[in-house]
Amino acid sequence: MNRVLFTILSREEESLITSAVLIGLNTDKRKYDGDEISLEELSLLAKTAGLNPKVKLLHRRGRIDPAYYIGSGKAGEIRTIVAQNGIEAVVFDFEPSPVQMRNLERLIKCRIISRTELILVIFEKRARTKDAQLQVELATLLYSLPRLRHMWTHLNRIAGHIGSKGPGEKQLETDKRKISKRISKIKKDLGSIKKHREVIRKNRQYKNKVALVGYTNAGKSSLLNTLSHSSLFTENRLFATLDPATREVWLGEGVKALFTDTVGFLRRLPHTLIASFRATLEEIKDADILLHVVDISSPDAAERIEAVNEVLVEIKASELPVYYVFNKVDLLDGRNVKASILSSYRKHCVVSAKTGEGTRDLKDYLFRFFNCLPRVNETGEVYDYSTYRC
Ligand SMILES: Nc1nc2c(ncn2[C@@H]2O[C@H](COP(=O)(O)OP(=O)(O)OP(=O)(O)O)[C@@H](O)[C@H]2O)c(=O)[nH]1
Ligand SMILES: [Mg+2]
Repeated sequence: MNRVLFTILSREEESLITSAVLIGLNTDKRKYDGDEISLEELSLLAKTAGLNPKVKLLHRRGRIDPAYYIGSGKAGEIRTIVAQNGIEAVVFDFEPSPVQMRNLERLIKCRIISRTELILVIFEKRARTKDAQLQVELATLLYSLPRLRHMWTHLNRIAGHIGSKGPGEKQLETDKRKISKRISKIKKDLGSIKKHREVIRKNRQYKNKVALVGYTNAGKSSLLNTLSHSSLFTENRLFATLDPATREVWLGEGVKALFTDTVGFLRRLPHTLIASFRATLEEIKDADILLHVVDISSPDAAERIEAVNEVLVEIKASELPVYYVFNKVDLLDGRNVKASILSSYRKHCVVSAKTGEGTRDLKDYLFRFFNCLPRVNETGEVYDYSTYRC
């Protein structure tokens, strides 16, 4: 598949592009702080993707410009910054339309990358297993398909024929056919992966199941490592985990549970990614209880919780029982745990995956939860039932 088709950095380009300008947009004064935090997050995303953010700008503007999104005046300013600083990429914290992207690229004379593209690049870099690679490729193709038209219109202008299809349109049709064929093939392959996962899930149906969910970098994998004494990959970058991993954790006398760690969420996570990762996200829906892991040291912890809850609604997992696990308490460094956040989430514990602090409380809660959950034996009969609800 021709990678140039996707307005996404290829691996070769990535090694060349080092310096970037990051542009955020604030259209509502009341949301200025949120947009600032979002721009900071974009910076972390850019670094994770291998870019070097040299300049960050949060542009204030009442409404979106139809031609240039941020307006031609601002785009002209960015062009000057790009030229003066030898910048090689401009990353937007929003999603201009394909036409706006093309206009901006022409005016600024620099590679333009949208937030979604940046996230797709990171997922592509992070995907290690065949399953993850297929899911990321599907997300990339689904993102590219509606954008193809604008990649080939220049060919029509070069050699347009009235009443006949220009070379751009012919190329477009060929590419669309190729991409659609590849999408069907990936969906078929993912279908068999889904079936395989269903068999695994069926074998686990009588076991206690916990799923770790949360914002990316909250410490889900670290927590599972601490609880199960394992060594899952963790990193202080975004989207360290893409593939689900399951470990058994002993909770107390006679009670064990299978804990599944999976991909982390992000605010404004691209829908194509959620759709493509459905097979992976199914693991979450299969759990008896969700542990919503939150980085308590993050200044926007409450917004992150909301972002995660939005994804849980989207994947239809919001009805499951949830226990909030406020992690990284060691980073608060003597500062009080944010009481307002904790009081908003009645069922919670405060832990440190790093030091192990609070993990006993977490296990005790789950021990009680599973002891009180209706138990069903292999023949489907309920053999232990309590009205206790956590
Ligand atoms: N100080 C401190 N750091 C932690 C703690 N838990 C995790 N970290 C660090 O936070 C970073 C992210 O941890 P991960 O376990 O990879 O986070 P994750 O939620 O699995 O992230 P994704 O897989 O990207 O969704 C790593 O650098 C960890 O070492 C903690 O309790 N205290
Ligand atoms: Mg992880």
